[in-house]
Amino acid sequence: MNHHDTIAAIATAIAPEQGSVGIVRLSGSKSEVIARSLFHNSNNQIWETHRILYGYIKHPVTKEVIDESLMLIMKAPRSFTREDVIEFHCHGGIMPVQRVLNLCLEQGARLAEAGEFSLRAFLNGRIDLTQAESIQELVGAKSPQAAQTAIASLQGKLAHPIRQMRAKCVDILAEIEARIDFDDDLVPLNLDNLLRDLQEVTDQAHTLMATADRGQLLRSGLKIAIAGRPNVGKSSLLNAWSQTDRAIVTDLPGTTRDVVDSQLIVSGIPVTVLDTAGIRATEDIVEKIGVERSLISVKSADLVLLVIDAQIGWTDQDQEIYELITDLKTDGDHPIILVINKMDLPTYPPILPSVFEKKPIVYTAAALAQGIDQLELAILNSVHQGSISSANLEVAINQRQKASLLTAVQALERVLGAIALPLDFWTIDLREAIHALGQITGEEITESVLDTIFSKFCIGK
Ligand SMILES: Nc1nc2c(ncn2[C@@H]2O[C@H](COP(=O)(O)OP(=O)(O)OP(=O)(O)O)[C@@H](O)[C@H]2O)c(=O)[nH]1
Ligand SMILES: [Mg+2]
Repeated sequence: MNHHDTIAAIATAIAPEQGSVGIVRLSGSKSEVIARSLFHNSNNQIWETHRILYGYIKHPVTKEVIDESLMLIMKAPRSFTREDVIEFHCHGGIMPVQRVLNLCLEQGARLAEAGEFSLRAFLNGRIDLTQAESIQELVGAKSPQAAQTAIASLQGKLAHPIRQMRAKCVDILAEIEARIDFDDDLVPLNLDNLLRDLQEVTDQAHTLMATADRGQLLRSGLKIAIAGRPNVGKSSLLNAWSQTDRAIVTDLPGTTRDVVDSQLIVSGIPVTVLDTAGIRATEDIVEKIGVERSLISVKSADLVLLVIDAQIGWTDQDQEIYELITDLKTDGDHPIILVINKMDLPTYPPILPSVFEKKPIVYTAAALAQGIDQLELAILNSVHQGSISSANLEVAINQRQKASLLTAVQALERVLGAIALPLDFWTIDLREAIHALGQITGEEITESVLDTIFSKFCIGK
């Protein structure tokens, strides 16, 4: 990819008749020349950096007015990409921005690739890689908390400790290498200090790694399937939880046929809840397909709520469904929460199989919207599994960062374990740790890794 030409893209989401403003952005040395060929400001406004001009975008040949717009000029290096940047704030909607973009392309800009503005900001040293990644995370955030952690790393709150850790490792490496080269001229290594520093970096890495689970939850959210026999109150539960009438509820078993989904936020975690058709053997062809879809939902879910009817208790069918679910979830990684519904009716304590002694159980009366808080608590408990306390940090690392941190931690632990060996042995692992930490912030990164990271961005970012 050429990183020196002038690129252009639509920087805002556009849908027919939906936005009031749409932005076309140019970055590169030709930005201003292109803008001058298109933009005609009224009266005597001066073309100056960090100014907003008002005027019209006209076709350079026909002089036909394409849009009325504001234009922002941000000359290098005081811009997002550190290149000359021009933004046209056009009328929203597909037509104005598309036509303005086309004119920019006709005047010599190239259509930007996904993430290319951020990539340039990174390549030109305006932001580090964690900050670039956080931009994408901020744009895709599905809950306020997800947005908050993205903002934290955009502010450098992840890059900062990583850079410090790396600098410390570099210092230690320098000390050691000096000893290897000029052993006789230097005071002996202070092993205690060195070990303490290494341990400190390792501990810090562990603390950051513990934020990965929360990061994963905040970014990708959770998919939760509600499953169980017909008529136990699955759809009522979805409705009570989402405070809508999303799913049809009747007293007829087999009401739900298609999977009904609803988007919720539980403690900052974006949650997709799937209400499914009651599982039973049936001859009804539509219901049969519904049951198949239930099982597909169960299989794809991170967590299953198995709903039973408190009045009826644990039945053979419930047992069969339970076994079906556990069979689908062979990796054992997917928790099941037992929901005993219709607790408002006269009930006996159900006699449950012994596996449920160790599983979370929640009592609800979905029709009365009771027990939802307890349900959310049980969900949070089963997904966090104790990791939430270590996640008091503002930032939450992503999977790529976690993989690099893990490499760093493993290398550091090898260094700590090699303390009795000659110094040469230490440097190999220390270098690996430094390299891995450098990959997180982008200080050491290959082009192909960069390409994969930025290609996940949206166009115009
Ligand atoms: N008393 C009482 N009735 C409930 C409760 N929850 C659901 N019901 C009733 O149980 C019946 C079945 O509810 P649904 O929510 O449609 O049950 P479902 O599990 O979705 O059923 P299918 O879609 O057929 O699998 C309806 O008449 C509900 O009003 C509850 O907590 N208490
Ligand atoms: Mg239903």
